[in-house]
Amino acid sequence: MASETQDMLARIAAAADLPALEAERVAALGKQGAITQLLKTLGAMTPEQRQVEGPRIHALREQVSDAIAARKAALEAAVLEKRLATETVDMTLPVSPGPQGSVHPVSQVMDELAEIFADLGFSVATGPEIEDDWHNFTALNIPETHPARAMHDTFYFPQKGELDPGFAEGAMRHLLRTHTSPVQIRTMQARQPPLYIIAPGRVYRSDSDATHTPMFHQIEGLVIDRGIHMGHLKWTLETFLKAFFERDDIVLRLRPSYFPFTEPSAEVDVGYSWEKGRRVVGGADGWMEVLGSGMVHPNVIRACGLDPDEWQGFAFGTGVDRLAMLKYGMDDLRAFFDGDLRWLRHYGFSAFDVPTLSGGVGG
Ligand code: 2NL
Repeated sequence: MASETQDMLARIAAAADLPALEAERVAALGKQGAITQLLKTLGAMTPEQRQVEGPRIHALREQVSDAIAARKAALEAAVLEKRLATETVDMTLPVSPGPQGSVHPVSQVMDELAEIFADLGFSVATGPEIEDDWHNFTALNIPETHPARAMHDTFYFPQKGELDPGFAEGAMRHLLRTHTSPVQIRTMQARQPPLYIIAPGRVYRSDSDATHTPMFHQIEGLVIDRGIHMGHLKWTLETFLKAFFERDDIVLRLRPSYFPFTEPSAEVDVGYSWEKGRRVVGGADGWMEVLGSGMVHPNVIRACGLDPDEWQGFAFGTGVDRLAMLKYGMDDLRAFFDGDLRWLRHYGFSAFDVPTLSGGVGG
């Protein structure tokens, strides 16, 4: 009996895992278990025998169940220990990898422009990229036969008989807008002056080489108010360019020019100087063209249902891609549209940067 007990206790102590220990428990304390069988023998004993055997068998049961409980605790502790060892957490790692993308220079410049013009009291206007002839050309004083229509290398949608059998009879010819001017036309029709708006967005022209892409970004500005003259135009552009290039030594030169939608029209050059072999905006070693502008043509004001004797205005337009290249020193326009991640990482901006320029216009 003593050696059987020793064996039982040894097997319990050696149980390799919880299922093995459970098998030992059933073998000792289960319905058919060795200790259970022993307890059953008490019934057939004489009171004297039972007085001796009873405490002995109960003590034995106690000893075995204590041994099982001790082994169980040890095995469970080992299991937990192993889990903790494999499930380590490095508390020094960042919570998440953080944002992977960056803001495209065109988006960054558009945000900067919206910010600068907001300081000057301009709001952002938007409109459709698919336009009709009237809003893109006719309302802008560009008649059907005007060479400017050909000049713009317009992408036209197919008309009846050309590719599109479903084209509605008498429908107006649709096109991809060649400039953001139709946005201003629509705004003048929809809202009462005074108007101080900028219209940034995508424009399309069938032109593609080292300095032209068939889609590019333009921003136009429009003011319609009473008593507006060229002095307001020049001050606005000078203030804008100083804020955008973050320099006070910006010099402007207005050259007489021609646009059908403005009269008089002026091309705006900005002075540049050389810094470390690079042309930078500021100073006046030479001139480069940055904007087109002028006083809104009376025919345009009239086409939008306003009286040109009461309302005057100025307008200007420029390429956002070109402004970005000038400000951030990029030399190939095509890189803007390649989607090369290395280029984006090099020139991209953090999504957490605030587009506000150091001082803003008001600061
Ligand atoms: C350029 C020149 C310009 C305008 C755009 C405009 C708009 C309306 C009425 C009159 Cl609704 N003018 N826009 C005026 C002058 C020049 O853009 O070189 N753009 C890239």
